[in-house]
Amino acid sequence: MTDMQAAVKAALKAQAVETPSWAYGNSGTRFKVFARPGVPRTPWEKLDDAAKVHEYTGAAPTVALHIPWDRVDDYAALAAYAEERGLRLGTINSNTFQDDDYRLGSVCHPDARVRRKAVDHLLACVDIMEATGSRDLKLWFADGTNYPGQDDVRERQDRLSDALREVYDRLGDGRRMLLEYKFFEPAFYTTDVPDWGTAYAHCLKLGPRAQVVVDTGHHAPGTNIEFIVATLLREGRLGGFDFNSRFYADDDLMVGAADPFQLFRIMYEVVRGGALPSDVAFMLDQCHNIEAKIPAIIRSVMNVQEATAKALLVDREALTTAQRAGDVLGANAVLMDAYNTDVRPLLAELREESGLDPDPVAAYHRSGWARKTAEERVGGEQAGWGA
Ligand code: LRH
Ligand code: MN
Ligand code: MN
Repeated sequence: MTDMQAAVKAALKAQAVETPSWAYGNSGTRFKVFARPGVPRTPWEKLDDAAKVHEYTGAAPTVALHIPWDRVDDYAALAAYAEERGLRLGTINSNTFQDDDYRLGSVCHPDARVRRKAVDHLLACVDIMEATGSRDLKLWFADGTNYPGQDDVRERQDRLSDALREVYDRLGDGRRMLLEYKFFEPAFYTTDVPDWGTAYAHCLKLGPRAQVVVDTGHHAPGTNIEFIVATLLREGRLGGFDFNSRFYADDDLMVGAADPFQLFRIMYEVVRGGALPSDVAFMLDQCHNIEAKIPAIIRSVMNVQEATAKALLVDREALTTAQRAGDVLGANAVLMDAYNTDVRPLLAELREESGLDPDPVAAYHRSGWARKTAEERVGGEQAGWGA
């Protein structure tokens, strides 16, 4: 094994991908949710499924919760349950978008009563973090307006700023606030946190523990996401990723499915930025509407690993030499050589060295978990996107 291969393997072994609790439940479009047999009915059962993903990949040790979708009476008990299954509870995601009160927004709403309600929810999430031992609070706001003149867009920024300040000041020691942006949807005219610049400006004012989250599905088509990643890393403000892929808008498809080359370019900037390993959270934010959920999540984790392996294989020395010499084609060829490397044998070898099956999807299918859960999880209501 060359030094390079050993270094690549060590970096890959250390990489962890956080899976989202909501990806294990049923989801769909606004037209139809297709129920699948065996889908979890509770946050506890979601953790049982997440444990399978970790068992076969060895790379998905934490699970993000969404509150109140994953509401339980005792979060410390949920954390203990996760630990018994070799998992930890990860990022706490707030939800200020599924209540009638939020028709005109949450923390940016024109009515102070609604803003108070939204901030109280965020503070409740801060308390949950203490019970679960979660490091990160992830905030995404559906706030915005649909029509010119509907509200004062500048004043909405002031309201947002006040809310973020109150929550930031309540974070426990070592906790972080991750602010996620999205260019449109559900609002169609203005969105209150539409882009990385707005998120970054708020984070900068708040302090070093406020960081930006890049959801790969939250940009206008053609946006150069890897440039945003490079910039945020350079500024020390990249908190993490919500990985998924898209063909049109916020499609929430499996990461690496629509554009594996983009994922590679992003991961190259992560490697180049010295962020592997680092505090950057590598999370999935996906919904599996028509495909089986657990194998899709396993596949997603593998796609992140493949893109990372290729990024790690870039011959940085040769690249720098070509870049400094102004060798446009040579530099591009160095990057493409790494991208075009088949890293599947390397990853299979790595898994075997870690005592895992080299083919996690096949191993999962052989396990009989899908049949077992379809038989056992009867009665009650399946968890869905939003419950
Ligand atoms: C918003 C978003 C955000 C939510 C999740 C369910 O589109 O990406 O991260 O919490 O979807
Ligand atoms: Mn997201
Ligand atoms: Mn999204």
